[in-house]
Amino acid sequence: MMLLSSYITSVLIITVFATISSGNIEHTVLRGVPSSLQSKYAQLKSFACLDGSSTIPFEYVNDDYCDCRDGSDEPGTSACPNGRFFCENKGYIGTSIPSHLVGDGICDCCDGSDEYETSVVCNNTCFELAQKSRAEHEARRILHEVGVAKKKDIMVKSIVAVSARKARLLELEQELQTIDNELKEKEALKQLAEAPESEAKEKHQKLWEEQRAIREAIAHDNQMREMFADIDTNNDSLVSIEELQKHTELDTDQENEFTVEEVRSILGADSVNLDEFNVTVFEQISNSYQKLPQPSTEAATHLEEVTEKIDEALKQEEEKKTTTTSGTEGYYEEDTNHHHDDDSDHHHHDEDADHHHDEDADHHHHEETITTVATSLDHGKHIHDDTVPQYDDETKKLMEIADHARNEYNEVERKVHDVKRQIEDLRKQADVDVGSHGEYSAFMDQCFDYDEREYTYRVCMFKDAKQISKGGGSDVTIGYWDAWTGPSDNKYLKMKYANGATCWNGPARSLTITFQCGVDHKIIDVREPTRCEYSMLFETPSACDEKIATTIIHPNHEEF
Ligand code: MAN
Repeated sequence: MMLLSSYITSVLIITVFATISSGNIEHTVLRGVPSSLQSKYAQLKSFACLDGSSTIPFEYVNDDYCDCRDGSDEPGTSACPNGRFFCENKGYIGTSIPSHLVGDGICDCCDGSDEYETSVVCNNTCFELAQKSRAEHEARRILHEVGVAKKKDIMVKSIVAVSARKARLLELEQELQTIDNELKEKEALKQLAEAPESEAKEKHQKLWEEQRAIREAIAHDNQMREMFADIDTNNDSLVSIEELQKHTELDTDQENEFTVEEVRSILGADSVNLDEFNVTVFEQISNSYQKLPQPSTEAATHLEEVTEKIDEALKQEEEKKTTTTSGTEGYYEEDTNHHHDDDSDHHHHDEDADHHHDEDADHHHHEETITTVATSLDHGKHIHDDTVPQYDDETKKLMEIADHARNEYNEVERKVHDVKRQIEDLRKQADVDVGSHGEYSAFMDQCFDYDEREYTYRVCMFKDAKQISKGGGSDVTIGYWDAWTGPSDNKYLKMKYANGATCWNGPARSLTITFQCGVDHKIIDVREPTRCEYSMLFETPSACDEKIATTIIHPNHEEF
């Protein structure tokens, strides 16, 4: 009995732990069972289905009849539709295939173990596959090794750059303090220089305005006197109704006669003297008034005499005003010059204009009488001449001093701005996350282009990304620097540029860059998998992995 049972056991062991010699294929484990589950199949009396649904006699395992619901009793046959067959693939990587592929006449396992019971002869390709895989792994490892060397270089440079930046920042902050103080000093000096300057300029302006007012008043007076003399044809120093009545242009009602009553209502009396004319009549008629045709020679001589008298009176008045305004010589002299220049133009243009001739005659007359004082009688010109005369030498000197102080202040202010901008730039740079060890610091201020059929894509690291149409038209911003968005265990695998130009009827454009190890920094692909959401594949040494670079797979590595 003992002998029989030990015989049966031996037969079972031989059946289950078949050592197959089919080609070079050799099984040392229970057929179709991965080594991790071998212990579950070690009992020789009974087998518990792996899902725990039932327990069956051990001889039912791999008996080509499906007993367990999960198919776990038939790991080495195709009996269970949901079963998995484990190819041991010795020398390579063990794989699990659906058990219905077992014995189907096609070699699915590289060791051919799935076809153990068919006549198909499977070549064992596990060795070849292992070799290929090892070569691939080695190529990858070398890539990472070269990349890591470059990455380390970048990291070292980053450390140097960070400390240089810190030192520069300190230097700039100190410089800012110094030039800020300098700026305060320059500002005080500027204010000191500007106060007398603006005082002198104001004085100049005031003086100019006063003079203009005087000129205007004199011009007004002159005009009034000329008009009075012109109307007073009998030279009795009175303007009578009869005299004014000749000026029919003053008749507001041109259809009818210019009646005595109408004239009286203008004069307010039967006749008016110069003062009354000035107060009540002049303003009323000055707009419509026109000179009568040339007076007789006698009258003209008389008019000249009267004008001379008036001129003399005006000259005295003007001189009086000039002496009461101290330091104004410059103004008048300049003004007189100005006047001369204007006059020469005047003559030139008015040569053949008769009605201007009289005015010109007046002009000459006044120039002769008044030489050192800007003549008010040249009213037509001065009233409308609003050009402020040149500043006097003292004011000019003050302006020069103030200009100098302003220039000095501006120069220091420019320096302050420049230093502040540099500080700001450096602080912004320091705020950029360039990797946990500065491995992405080489990207700082760098842009990269990628050409495809329709567009050039340009990414300026930590700034923005653009889509530049090759057919012309304006660039489209597809995102502004947003954040690193890789998974929590590899944050620096991806970066995102968000809030780009909004798509018509769609989202704001955005770009995600995925980094992979490469010897150089370069974009290798850009796509738009979803409308207006772009994805870029970017090779860079910064993404190379030291672990991969140092993991050498030996031919006998257990993985294979
Ligand atoms: C442009 C480009 C495309 C984008 C469409 C959306 O043509 O920016 O990439 O898909 O606009 O309208």
